[in-house]
Amino acid sequence: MTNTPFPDGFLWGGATAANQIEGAYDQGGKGLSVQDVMPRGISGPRSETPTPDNLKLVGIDHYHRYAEDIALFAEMGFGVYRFSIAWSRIFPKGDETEPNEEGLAFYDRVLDELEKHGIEPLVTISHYETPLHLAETYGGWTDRELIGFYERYARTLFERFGSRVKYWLTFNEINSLLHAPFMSGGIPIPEGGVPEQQLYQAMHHELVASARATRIAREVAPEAKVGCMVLSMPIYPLTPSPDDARAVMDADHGNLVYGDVHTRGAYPGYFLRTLREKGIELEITDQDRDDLTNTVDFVSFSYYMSIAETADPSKKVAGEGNIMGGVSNPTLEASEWGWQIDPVGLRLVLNQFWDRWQKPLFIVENGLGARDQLVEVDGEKTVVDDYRIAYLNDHLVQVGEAIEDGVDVLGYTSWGCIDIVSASTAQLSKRYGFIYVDRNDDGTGTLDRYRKKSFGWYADVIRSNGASLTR
Ligand code: BGP
Repeated sequence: MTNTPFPDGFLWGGATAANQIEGAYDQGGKGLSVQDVMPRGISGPRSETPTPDNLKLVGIDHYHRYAEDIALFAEMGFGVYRFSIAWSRIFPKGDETEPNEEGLAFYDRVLDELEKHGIEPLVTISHYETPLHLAETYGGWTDRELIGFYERYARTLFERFGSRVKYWLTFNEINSLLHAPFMSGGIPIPEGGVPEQQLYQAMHHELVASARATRIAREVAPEAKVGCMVLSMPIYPLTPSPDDARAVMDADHGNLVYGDVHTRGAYPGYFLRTLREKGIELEITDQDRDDLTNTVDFVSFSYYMSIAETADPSKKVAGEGNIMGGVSNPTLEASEWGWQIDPVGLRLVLNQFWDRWQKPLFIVENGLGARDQLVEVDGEKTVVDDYRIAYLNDHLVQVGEAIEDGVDVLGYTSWGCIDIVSASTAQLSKRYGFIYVDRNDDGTGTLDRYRKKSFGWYADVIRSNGASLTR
């Protein structure tokens, strides 16, 4: 197609995560993960053991329906499918020396289906799925031992799947650790909160583990491309005052440091200043410093919203969507869950990341969570999700603008290409998919799948390589 900015070979697809899609939380030899005791996502307390109100225990039963789901992705024309491997399917407790063969065999079957349909796998090694045993016995990533456990897990995956999987992501949204210690770092949160010293040490351990996995991939699966994965969020000053602009710089630095370390191989000076000013002494060995120099092949990220930031304490009022800090932007509309909708922000973040790191970029999450209404049209059950089509169209138009700006974008995997359990609230009613799944927040439903209006729309976008987008 000539009338499109998207290059030939641009990878169009969708994304999910094991804990939000698979279900079968205790089948196939799988051990518990932190997600199995988070019935309300990050919006509520953990439970001591899995509880029946935790929708993730069944998810959308993808563990048994993966072939049907992948066939639907193929029907849309996916060139790539991002999914995560559940760490506790491979190492049920996390500190074993031998992997669980049943877990490995499940992902062999998933890869078989993807290969059958010519869909490129893009695998997230750890997507908020730390084995619960590691959280409860070691304190999650606060313990340096986790580096070795993760290294063994990553090596197992590269040895088993390295010839079949070209694209790998080390940690999902690695920069969410300080904001969601239990979900992101498997760190149990005591009454008074996790001491900052421990949080930053956990961040260091994850960065070292990510870099070691990158080095192992180069040894074991030389064809593999390893990317980091960060949560992106353009931050605008609430007013043009220099104080607000500086508040934006400080907040931006808090997020950009992860990509800086993954692409430059060392901690930047502004981060060392942050540690000094907080009185935090990280335990960093010479081996750690050497490990960190194993930089990534590409940078991937999620994009949903932008936020505003201010230095004025009287205006520091977080909106519903400000789960990673900041304040609401009075110029933007929000989704039903308060996430502020800003397509131009995606162009800004693509330019910022490209200008800063000069690494190929991959958008591995973008989508609109909304309450969908199942209706019948011409005798077929469907959802007329024009709002989702508008959201995705406008964001993809901005991806095209960024490509015209000279940004090297490898691909785009829309988040929640099929309805799955949400991470922040653990609801199914917060739907993202091109495919409706008949399951409700109270656990009822047939689990049947239905194509939404956006299913055909996205198939056209893929078929036309973006030429069908409305600019
Ligand atoms: C990101 C996670 C995804 C996904 C997405 C949507 O933070 O990487 O796992 O859940 O957010 O968020 P939610 O599911 O809370 O609507």
